[in-house]
Amino acid sequence: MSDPSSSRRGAFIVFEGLDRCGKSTQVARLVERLERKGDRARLQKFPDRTTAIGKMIDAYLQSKAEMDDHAIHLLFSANRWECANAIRRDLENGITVIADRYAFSGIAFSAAKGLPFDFCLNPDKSLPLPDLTLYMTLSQEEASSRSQFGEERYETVSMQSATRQQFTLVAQEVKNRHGKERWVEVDARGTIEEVETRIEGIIANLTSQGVQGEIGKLWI
Ligand code: Z5A
Ligand code: MG
Repeated sequence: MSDPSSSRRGAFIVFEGLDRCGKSTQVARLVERLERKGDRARLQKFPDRTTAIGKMIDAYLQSKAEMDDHAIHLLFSANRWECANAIRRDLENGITVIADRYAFSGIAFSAAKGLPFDFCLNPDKSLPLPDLTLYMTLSQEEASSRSQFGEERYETVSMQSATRQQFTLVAQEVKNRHGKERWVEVDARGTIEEVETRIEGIIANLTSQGVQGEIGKLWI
């Protein structure tokens, strides 16, 4: 009889949340922890600022370049599309892919600037669907007190507050279209170690056992 675990693929886990809530810190620690255990895992940051498109996004975020709101939105999406095949390939090869932001930031930040929600959602249709999104929650007061807040374009209290509201709509959309279990909130208060323990409790099964079944398509 064939081993059922052999048909399992890697899990696609996304970390989302407002600025300074600790996503990059937790994602880095998680990938390190998995690798120490001997699991195969890869970190995928969005925006990926290393590609040609990513460099344009980086210049925009640092206010070194100006761009129409629609154009920069499409570039963020194009930046995900240029990484999509590699994500699929890794998942199929049993590698856990951990993303630091994804299409949900894309919608929340652009819709917060006033672009129509549907326009923001459409370009990402049929990208790889995350098996789980962890939405890290932290009050604006706590986030603003963390280091480096305010250095980049969207790091103002008014923009963050509008984005927080849009994230609520994005969460609803994910739950409606893909099921409640795919979007889980994580309290980002407390020490780095305390947050890490909360995250570990939520994802342990996914990272150790992988996922049965095909990779889904976002918003389809
Ligand atoms: N954006 C978009 O508009 N459209 C898109 O499609 C995408 C993104 C994908 C840049 O993203 C911007 O791009 C972002 C959204 C927009 N704009 N904003 N605003 P980014 O991901 O490159 O942003 P970042 O520079 O990595 O910052 P961040 O993600 O906002 O921060 P974070 O990753 O959540 O936090 P952190 O770097 O892990 O931690 C921040 C600080 O807090 C750091 O000094 C840590 O040591 C400290 N920290 C972390 N955890 C804790 C705890 N538990 N206690 C105390 N201190 C802590
Ligand atoms: Mg980050």
